[in-house]
Amino acid sequence: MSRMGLYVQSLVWSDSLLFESSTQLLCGGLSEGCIVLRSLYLVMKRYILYIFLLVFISCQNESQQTAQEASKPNVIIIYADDLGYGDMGAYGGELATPHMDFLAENGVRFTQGYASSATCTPSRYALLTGTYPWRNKNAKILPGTAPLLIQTTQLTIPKVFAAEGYQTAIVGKWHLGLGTGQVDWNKRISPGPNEVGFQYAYIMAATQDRVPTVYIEDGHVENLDPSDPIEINYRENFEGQPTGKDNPEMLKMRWHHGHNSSIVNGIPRIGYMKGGETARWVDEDMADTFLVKAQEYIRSHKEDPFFLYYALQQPHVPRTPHPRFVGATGTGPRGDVIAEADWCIGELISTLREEGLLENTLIVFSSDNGPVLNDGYYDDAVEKLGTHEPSGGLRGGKYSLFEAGTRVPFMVYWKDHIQPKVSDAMVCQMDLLSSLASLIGSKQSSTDSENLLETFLGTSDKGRDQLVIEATSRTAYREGDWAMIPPFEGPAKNKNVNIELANLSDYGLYDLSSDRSQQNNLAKDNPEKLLAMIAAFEEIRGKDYGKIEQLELK
Ligand code: NG6
Ligand code: CA
Repeated sequence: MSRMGLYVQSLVWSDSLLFESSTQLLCGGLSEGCIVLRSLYLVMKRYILYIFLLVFISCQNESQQTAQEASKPNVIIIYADDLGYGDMGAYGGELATPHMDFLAENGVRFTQGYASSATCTPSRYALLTGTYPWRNKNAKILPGTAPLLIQTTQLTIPKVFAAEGYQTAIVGKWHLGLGTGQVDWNKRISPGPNEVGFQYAYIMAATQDRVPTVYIEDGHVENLDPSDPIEINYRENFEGQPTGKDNPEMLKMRWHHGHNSSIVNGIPRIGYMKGGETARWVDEDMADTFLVKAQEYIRSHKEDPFFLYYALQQPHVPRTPHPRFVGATGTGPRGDVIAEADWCIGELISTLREEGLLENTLIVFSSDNGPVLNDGYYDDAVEKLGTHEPSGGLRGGKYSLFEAGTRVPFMVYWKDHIQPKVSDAMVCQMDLLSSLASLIGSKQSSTDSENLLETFLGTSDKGRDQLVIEATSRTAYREGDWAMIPPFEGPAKNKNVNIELANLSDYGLYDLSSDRSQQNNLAKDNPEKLLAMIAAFEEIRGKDYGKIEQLELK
């Protein structure tokens, strides 16, 4: 019997002995009152025993539960879309982001946290599979009609969790392809997130600026009217359907480059869509829609451990804050949707707190790639920026091999389990697969994903030694304080988005410890270091990194 059990037993015994002797003493003989008192005592004795037993069992359950909670905490990955290194207050940004900052200031905040890539699809692929995206030639920005990029046999984070008895869910942006080629949006769409480990999925297929502009729940388009079927085409328009290009009078947001195909909700998109009127989303409600789904999931799955991938759509274009947030920051829609995303995070944290789950939930927050201002719409992102610096002083931005492309906000929060700290360890989102596996007692891992659990929990300062980063199929190398960028053809700057891409005519070598904004190319001054970096890079990447298809941002 456990120590607790013995204690309870002895309490029962000592209590009843005391009661017995005191009643005898008081009554002295067998008076009637005494018989009543004695039978009352016998009944009570039994109840007291039951109560103690119940208390004992519930204590035992509670301690078992606490032990289980510590080894099987809930895990939530909150993943922003295009949030830059400098976009949060905690990273020096001028925008107020109190809830993101709460996670950063009470958790481990990484100063060298990386997405694998400077665009969305490859970063999400690396995050979920723990595999470098350049190992999969299709891991590029995908159209809304692309087939599923992850093999259904491939290891993924949700599969790791599911194998350990977790419930798993994604709410938000997917952008990893759906189906096997020709998707019929009017039937169950498969394979998709449900087939790669997510037991529940409430997603948008690709991006907010791409068709189909509908929510998909476990493979079914939500609110679809079968008499108005959805058709999607990325090459040509459907007869008689208005476009951003031909019908500017129908637009509430003007396109700057690309984004001039089908019009949905007054916003011109990438790709053509017909039908599905009742199923089309209202962009301004998207943040609330995803938030409510995430909250509902948490509330209805709180009894057993869960893994939730909450993939926010902000601040990717089109930036459509709910009217509650319009004008909230004075920096135009980009700032306003960051404020909106921040509020969503606050609401999610409140839900966890209300449900008593905050101490038992590890939260990771990061972004899929660096910042961009004008990404194809006239939305005042440039004009109203003021002195806020989305890249936090790093060079480049989204699409770039310079640091701002892949170095992003990255923090891990776990109430009462993680001591607040700032960590300079180099970590990549790709490392979450092996690290989170280790957290929940799984031995699963992948070749490219390092188990950095202690670093993520803040008990170690050791990060990865090296990392290959990727931007629109081009790859570069980070090791220690150094960044090496091979030469690539193409424009130095993407003029539409006004971002330096890091297409250098010769090798670039930067010492980030003294030159974090990559202004001094040391390749010529330090040829030995350059050669060592190239050799180490080629060891991982192979030698064919120069052969790339140019990405065209129309
Ligand atoms: C580009 C889009 C850009 C954005 C990006 C994907 C044009 C001109 N530009 O092709 O607006 O949608 O793809 O962004 O179409 S990501 O964050 O999902 O990678
Ligand atoms: Ca993105």
